[in-house]
Amino acid sequence: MTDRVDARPDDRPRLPPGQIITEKWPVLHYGMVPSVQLDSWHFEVRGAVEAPFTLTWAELLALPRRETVCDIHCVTRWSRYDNLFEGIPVTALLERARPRHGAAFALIHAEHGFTTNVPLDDLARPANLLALRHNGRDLDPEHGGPVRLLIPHLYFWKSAKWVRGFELLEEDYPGFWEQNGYHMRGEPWAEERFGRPDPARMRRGPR
Ligand SMILES: Nc1nc2c(c(=O)[nH]1)N[C@H]1C(S)=C(S)[C@@H](COP(=O)(O)O)O[C@H]1N2
Ligand SMILES: [Mo]
Repeated sequence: MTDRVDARPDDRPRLPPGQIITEKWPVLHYGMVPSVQLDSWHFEVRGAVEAPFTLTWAELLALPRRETVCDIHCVTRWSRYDNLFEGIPVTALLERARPRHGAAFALIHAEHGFTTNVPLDDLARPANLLALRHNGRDLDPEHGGPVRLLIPHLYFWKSAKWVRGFELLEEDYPGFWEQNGYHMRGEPWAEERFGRPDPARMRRGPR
């Protein structure tokens, strides 16, 4: 039997407030689509963990997979229903790294220095994937291929395309869009669209 998680909500309205359904899948990101070099590619889990590790592309592909069925919600107000993603469950990576006691947040790192921050509780959900495929096909580069993060219960900017690592932190630290005014958590049903990161914390850097 396929390991499959259905992350479509059954305890709340399906469409979060202020969203509009689209049938197409828009492409949205800052900067250029990177050309990802798979022979030198690695994924790194580090920071506030007992057992930091890195994975090569071949090692990532060898890990057990999961399918997640979900809706996705962009903060620019489009939502897309019934997506089937396939990838590596994030929980497996976190279990291997063993977050330290004080670890409560993660800074997600992607190609070109893109970052986004999430509470560890939100990163450790069973539906979350390092996603390799969408609706039965390898992810297109413009949608984050070869591998992107998927966190379907938060606004889609937290689902970093071309993801390269997790840095676990004891204190929250704003990522790229968060430094530009977006919310530190980004929960669509609470309409956590915009926030106000603490400037002193930004000067100090992640810890
Ligand atoms: N690396 C990276 N990932 C990113 C972004 C980005 O600018 N860079 N933008 C985010 C935003 S705002 C959204 S809505 C989704 C869009 O994913 P899509 O283009 O596959 O729809 O990617 C997210 N992941
Ligand atoms: Mo977005």
